[in-house]
Amino acid sequence: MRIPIAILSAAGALAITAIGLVTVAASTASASLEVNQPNMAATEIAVTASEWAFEPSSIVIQAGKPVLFQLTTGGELSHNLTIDAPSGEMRSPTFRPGEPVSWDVTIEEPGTYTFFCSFTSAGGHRAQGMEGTIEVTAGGAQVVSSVGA
Ligand SMILES: [Cu+2]
Repeated sequence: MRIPIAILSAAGALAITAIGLVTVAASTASASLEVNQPNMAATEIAVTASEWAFEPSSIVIQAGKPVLFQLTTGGELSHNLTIDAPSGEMRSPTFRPGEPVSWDVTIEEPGTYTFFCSFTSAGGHRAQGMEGTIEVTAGGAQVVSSVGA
């Protein structure tokens, strides 16, 4: 009688150990998923353009991470969002009153860049004040700050 009980106990201990290992493996997997998520999902940033400003006019994003700009105009005119990026100007599609635009952008080089509206009516939208800065930060696990979304 004793021998089978001893075997049962040993088997029970083994099962508990095995469950412990499975739990550890599972939590390790979910931890690395959380770390990887910011790399896979685009960060959405809502920007509203009006005459004559962008809101927000200061944006912080991460280098190499996709950003999905949700662009709307709160004014009467059509606008765009043009980033003076190191690789050249990056320009969104024109967004018109009542016709918001989604614009996917990834900037690889860290730095602080100017963005503006390139439309030239009314003396130039940029000259009227439609200008802001986009700071592209290196590394890190999360977007440092963004207004809107
Ligand atoms: Cu404009």
